[in-house]
Amino acid sequence: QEVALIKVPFGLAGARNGAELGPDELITAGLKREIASLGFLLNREVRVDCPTQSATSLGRKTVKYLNEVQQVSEYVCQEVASALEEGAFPVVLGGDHSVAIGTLAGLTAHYSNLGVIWFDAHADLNTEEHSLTGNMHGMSVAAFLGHSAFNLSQIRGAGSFVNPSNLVYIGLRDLDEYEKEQIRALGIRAFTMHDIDRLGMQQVIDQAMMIAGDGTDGIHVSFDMDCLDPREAPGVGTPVPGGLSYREAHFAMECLATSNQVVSMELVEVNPLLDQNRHTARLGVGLIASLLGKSIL
Ligand code: DIR
Ligand code: MN
Ligand code: MN
Ligand code: MN
Repeated sequence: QEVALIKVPFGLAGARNGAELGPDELITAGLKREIASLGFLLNREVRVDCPTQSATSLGRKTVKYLNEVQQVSEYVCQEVASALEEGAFPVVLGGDHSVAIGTLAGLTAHYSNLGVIWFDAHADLNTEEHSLTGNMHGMSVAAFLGHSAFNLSQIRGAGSFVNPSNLVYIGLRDLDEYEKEQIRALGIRAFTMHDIDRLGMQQVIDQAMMIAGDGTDGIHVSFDMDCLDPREAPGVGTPVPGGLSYREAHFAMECLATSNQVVSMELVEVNPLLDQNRHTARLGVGLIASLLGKSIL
């Protein structure tokens, strides 16, 4: 099996500067060594050309960097689609979570019925009208469900929207009012931190795989590092207390690996400027390795 590494150094759609440094930080933290030691061949390693203008003081309630997000989404879409055409497993490295729009565009071009497991403290379900920040990393899910004005249909090469009944959240704990309403209205399955406390990660991940795998061609894992507790992953743009533990996150990845249902993954929001001793990047590398099949024994 081959892996395609798609680095997306784009941070303009996040809350803080620094996520654009995430892909290089993950490579420095040993990602390629881990991938090779698991027996995977590197099909390709591409670096998507991303605009890097530092954040300007655009007012609230204005969608920030829409054109930049659209351009990056088209590049990422092409790279993901061509990796899939060659039979490689795409590993997309963000960047802020807006890079998921391009990833989903490329994936839906190849899989007409995709399941998605979205690990995040946040639901990323905002639209242009409802966002309180204007940051597009908080709108990526709305874009691939087709619920925001900017959505997959505006990205050249994208496939059709993801069915909300095949989307599952894990780790939620910081939602805007509109996002809560949307989760209810669309009937999206959400395993909040409360549910993880109550059910345990084993139940949660088993149910998540059932829902995302039900009648789909495969499962995409989108992993926002802020799903983890900030004590484990301090280097993220929007830390929220009360997140996943080190073992809960690894256990989820290990279960996903043994399911053989996962067709791609992305890991986003590693912010080296806010990190300590490359801690968050090294944790990210470990989690990717677990998803690719690294086991303890
Ligand atoms: C907030 C925060 N809901 C927003 N979202 C974040 O800006 O829309 N997503 N931090 O990762
Ligand atoms: Mn996110
Ligand atoms: Mn984010
Ligand atoms: Mn988040």
